[in-house]
Amino acid sequence: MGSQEGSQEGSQEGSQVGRRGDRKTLERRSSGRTWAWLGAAVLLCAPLACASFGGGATDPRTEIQVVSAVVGGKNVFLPSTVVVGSGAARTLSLYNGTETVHGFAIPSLGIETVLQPRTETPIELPALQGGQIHEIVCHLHGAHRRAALVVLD
Ligand SMILES: [Cu+2]
Repeated sequence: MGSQEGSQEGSQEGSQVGRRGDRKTLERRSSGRTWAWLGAAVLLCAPLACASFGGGATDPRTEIQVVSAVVGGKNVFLPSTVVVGSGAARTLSLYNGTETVHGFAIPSLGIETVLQPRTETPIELPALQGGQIHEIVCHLHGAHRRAALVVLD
C-alpha cells in the first residue's frame, strides 16, 4: 500500500515528492542498521560482562540505598533485588518513605531492624559468602512484598 501511494504522488506532483519519499526510506534503512549494530554490540558484550562478574566483581560501593515505599497500593522495597559483591562488609542505608513503621529483616543473616517513618536507618552487612541469595522481608507486615539480597561470587 505505502509504495503504491508513493508512486502515485510521484507521478502526479512531480519528482520532488518522489525524492522526499526516497529520503524517508533511506532514513528508515539507516536507523534499522543502527539498531542492528546496537544489538550485535549487546550480544557481544553481555557474555563478557557476565564472565567478569562471575570471576569476582569489582564493586567500589560502600553504601547501598534502599527505600521502603508504596507502589500500586503495595508496600515494597526498592530496589527489590539488591546486588553486592562478596567479601567486604558494607552499609545498607534504608529509608522508609512511608508514614508507617516497617520492618527490614534478612533472616538468613540474623538481621532484623525497624524503620521509622520518613527516617534513614543505616545497617552494616556482615562479610558475605558469594553465590548466595538472601530473602529480605518486612517482619511487621506479611503482605509487604519481599526483596532479595544477591551476593555475587
Ligand atoms: Cu512493612
